[in-house]
Amino acid sequence: SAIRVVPTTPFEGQKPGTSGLRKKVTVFRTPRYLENFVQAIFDSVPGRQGATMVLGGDGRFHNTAAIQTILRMAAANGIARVLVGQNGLLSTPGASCVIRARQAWGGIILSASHNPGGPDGDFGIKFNPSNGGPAPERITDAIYERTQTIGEYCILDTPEVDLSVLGETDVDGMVVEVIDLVADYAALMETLFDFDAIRALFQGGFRMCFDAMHAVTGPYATEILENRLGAAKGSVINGVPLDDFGEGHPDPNLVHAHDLVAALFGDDAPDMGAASDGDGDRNMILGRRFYVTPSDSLAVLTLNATHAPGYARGIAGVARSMPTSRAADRAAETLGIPCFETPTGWKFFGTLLDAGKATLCGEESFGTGSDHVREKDGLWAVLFWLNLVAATGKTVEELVRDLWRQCGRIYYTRHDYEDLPSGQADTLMADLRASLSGLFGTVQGGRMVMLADDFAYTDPVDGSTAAKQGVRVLFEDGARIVYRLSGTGTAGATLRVYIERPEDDPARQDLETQAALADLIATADALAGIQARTGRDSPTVIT
Ligand code: VG1
Ligand code: CO
Repeated sequence: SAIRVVPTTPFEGQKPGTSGLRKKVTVFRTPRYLENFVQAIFDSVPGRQGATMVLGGDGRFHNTAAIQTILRMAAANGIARVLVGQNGLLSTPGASCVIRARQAWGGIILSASHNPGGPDGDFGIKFNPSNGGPAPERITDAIYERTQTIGEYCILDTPEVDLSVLGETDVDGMVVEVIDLVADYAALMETLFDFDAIRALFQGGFRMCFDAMHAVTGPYATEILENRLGAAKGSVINGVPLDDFGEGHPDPNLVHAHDLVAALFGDDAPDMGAASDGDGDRNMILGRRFYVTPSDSLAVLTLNATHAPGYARGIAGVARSMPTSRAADRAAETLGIPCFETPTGWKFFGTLLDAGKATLCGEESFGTGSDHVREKDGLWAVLFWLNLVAATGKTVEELVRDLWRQCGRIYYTRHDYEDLPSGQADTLMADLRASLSGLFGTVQGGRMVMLADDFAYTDPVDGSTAAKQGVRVLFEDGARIVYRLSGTGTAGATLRVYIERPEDDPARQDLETQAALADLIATADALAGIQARTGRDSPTVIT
C-alpha cells in the first residue's frame, strides 16, 4: 500500500527523563502522541534507511497496540528489517543484547519499568542506538527538539502482524522477524557464568525463589533457572507476564515484592531469593532472612568478580551513580582499580563501558550490570550471585559479611516522598540549593559539614557535561545525605533522600538500618524542612 504522510502538530512535554518518555497510558493513547515521538526518533537518528531495528516491550497494557503502529511506521520510514520479541516481549537487557548481537541500527523499547500498568497505569518508550545502551543526552535532546517542530509523520495501512508465531512476515517490503526472546540472551549468559557449577549447586539441594512479579522476566527466568540450570519447578513465582502485572507494582524491593519477602523471611525459607522489575533490568537479592542492599550487591560482585568465568581476567573498573553508597569505592580501592561516580541513570555509564574503563556498574535503585550489554540487567545479577555461592561455598549472607569485614559496612537507606505537588518539591530543592554555600564548616545534628554542593558531571570519555544532578551534603565522619527529584514519574513530583554512614567497627555492624541512621534521618529532614513543607510525617516508600 502507499505511504501515508499524516499532518500533525507538536505535543508539549515529550522530553525523555531518566529513562525514556514515560506518561500515563491515557496520554499515549491520544491520537498522534506515540506517532509523533516515533517519527521524531526516525528523523533524529541517522542511518535508518535499509537498517535493522529491534522492537519489544515489557508486556504492559498498550504494548502490542503500540508495536503494530511502530511496525507500520518503520516500514514507511525505510527500515528493512524489524526483530520483534515473540508476543511483543523483550526485557530491557534482552533488547540491548539483541541490538548488539544482530548489529542493529538501534531499538525501540516500550516500558515504564517498575511503574504500575493497566489502562490507568503508565506507559513508556525509549530508544537505544547501535551500542545497545540508552540514548545519550545528545540524542534524547535531538529527539525532544524534533518533537517540538514536527509537522508530519509517515505510516502504512498494512494488516496487523501476528506476533505469536516465530518467523518472518513481509510488510510492504520490510521484513518483520518474530524472534525467540530468550535465545540470544541465554546464550550470552552461558558465556559469562559457570552453568555447570550452578547446576551442581541446585542438584545438591540448594533452593531459590525468583519472583518475576508477573512482568517480562518470567519467560527468561523459567528457561534459564528451571530448564537450563535445574532449579526445582516452581522456583520461579509469578512467572506469567500480565498486562497489568496482576495489579501489582513490579518493583523489586522489600515493600512491593511481598510474596518473595514472605517466602524468604518465613519458616522453611529457601537459600536465596531474587526479584526483577517490569522490564527486567532491576534486581533485588535476598539471602535466607537477609536483605542485600543494592549498593552492597555491587561491591560484593566487584570484590568477587573473578569467580565468574566471564570476569576471570579481572575487571578494569567499576562505576556507580552518585547517590549509590560508597561501598563500591571501597571494594575498588581494595582491588586497586578505579571507581567512577556518574549522575543517576544508566545512560551515563555507556561511554565508560564502551571505552573499557568500567566493567561493572550499579545504582542504589536495584540496578547492576556490566559490559556484557549496555543496560542494567536483573537476571544477570541473579546468575552472578548464584555463581558466587556455587564457587565459594558461602551463603549470600556470608558473602555480604565478608564485604563488611574487609571494607566496613555502609548503612544505607533511601526515603521517597511520592506524589508531592510539583511546585512544593521545586521550591524545596531551590531553597536547599540556595542554602548550600552557607553550610560548609557548620555543625548539623552533631556532624561537621565538609562539602555541600549540587553534583555536576563531566564525562571522562567524551567531555559532555550534566549539571544539577542532585544536592549532596558530606560530613566529616564520612556520612552523606543526597537529595534529588525523580525523573521517571508520571504524576506530581517524587523527592528522593539518600542517607548513609560508614561503620568500620565490626561490633557495631549489626544494627537495624533505620535505627543506625536515625540521627542522620533527622538531620536530613531538618536541612530541607521536609516535614514542615510537605506536611508528611513519613516517607511513602523506604528502601
Ligand atoms: C530511577 C532510579 C534510577 C534508575 C531509573 C531507571 O530514576 O533512581 O537509578 O536508573 O529509575 O530505572 P529516578 O529519576 O526516578 O530517580 V528503570 O528500571 O525505571 O528503567
Ligand atoms: Co526497569
